[in-house]
Amino acid sequence: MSPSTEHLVLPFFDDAHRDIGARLPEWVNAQDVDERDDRAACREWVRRLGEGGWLRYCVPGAHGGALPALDSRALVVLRETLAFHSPLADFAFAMQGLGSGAISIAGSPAQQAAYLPAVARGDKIAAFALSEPGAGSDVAAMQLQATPARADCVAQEPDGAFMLDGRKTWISNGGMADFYCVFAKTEPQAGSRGISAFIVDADAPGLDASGHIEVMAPHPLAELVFTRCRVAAEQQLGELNAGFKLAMQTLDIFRASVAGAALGMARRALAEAVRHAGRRRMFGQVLADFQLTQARLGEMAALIDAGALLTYRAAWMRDTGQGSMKERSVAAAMAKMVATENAQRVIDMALQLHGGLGVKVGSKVESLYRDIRALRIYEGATEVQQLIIGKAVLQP
Ligand code: COS
Repeated sequence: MSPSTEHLVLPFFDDAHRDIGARLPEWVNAQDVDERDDRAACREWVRRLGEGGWLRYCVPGAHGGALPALDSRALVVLRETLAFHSPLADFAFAMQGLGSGAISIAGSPAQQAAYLPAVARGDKIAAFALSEPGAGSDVAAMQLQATPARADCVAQEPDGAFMLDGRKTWISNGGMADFYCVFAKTEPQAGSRGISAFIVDADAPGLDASGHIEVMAPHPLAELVFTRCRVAAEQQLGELNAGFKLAMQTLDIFRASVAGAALGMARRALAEAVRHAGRRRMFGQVLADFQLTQARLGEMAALIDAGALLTYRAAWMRDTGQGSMKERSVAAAMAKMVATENAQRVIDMALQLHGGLGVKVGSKVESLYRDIRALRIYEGATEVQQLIIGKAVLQP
């Protein structure tokens, strides 16, 4: 089953995106990855996506990327297509981008050269470590402490090194990543203006990523515990105390792509529903002959298109610099909120159309029903998107 790429004629897209649309569906359809073990499957997807050249869209051109800069529309098209086929393939792809995004935006030339080409080849697995047990939506409340190593009584320490102490949670690729972009408090009293970012290699002494977290749609997720984990000055990412904005800028790029993933899952659910409705016989006709079914399929298609247009607009605004920074953030928030919420409804409707088969473990709509749920929460829950949009409505 292949997704339609008809929407790529829309003026939001250009030839680079149509080229992805022309090549990716065939490539991904030819992949058959055993996904029973989510960690092994993710490693395998990263390897294949790297070999196929698709991870090159996760980094800028100067560091092995396919396009000059990170391109939101390319990320959306890729995630939509991958998620249609396999939400785990989409996850493996997306995490390479999100996990290295802060390095693409604010890394020093040496950091970019050390990490980004390896991410693009699939040789290094990336992770983004922002959330904490007491700081999910409220990022500025984070507790992970970065203390200057010298102040920590290590007299021989060179200036600029830090010690990390505390924990992160819900970290995708946790335990299997090669490095983490970690956000920590460097000025505990300064709120969002006291957060800095660091690149922490997975083998750093004092980092324990063994606490796996099991979720309803399996994917690699872990808790990270930092105990006097030393990060050298060269591993500081971006300016001191500018980490909050860096995290927000990274999320701004990837929020529209979460919407893209939701679209892929919703389009797959609609395709499954259409196929089932054309085959399932009852009361002397097929399901698709009933007006009730037609109305439901029509509603599903419109819900998908509403999310799609907001998503493509947000990605286009970001890529082409339309509007102010705030307007672009709001557009990304609207896209993420509407596309993920609508996808949940569409998948639920598709499941209902399947009747008992919809809840049978192993059916595609059953797994999509579990896969979609987290997208309404991660990278900014629906309520956070409402907050971002609402604040902007009150203070345009
Ligand atoms: N880009 C650049 N700067 C941004 C920004 C963005 N998208 N959003 C906010 N900022 C800046 C603000 O301009 C403000 O700057 P000043 O200190 O110079 O005034 C600063 O960051 C703080 O902004 P704000 O006051 O809006 O921060 P809040 O603490 O109120 O938090 C929300 C705002 C809730 C929107 C933010 O914490 C958020 O996005 N939370 C969700 C986090 C998330 O997605 N978690 C999932 C992790 S990955 S799975």
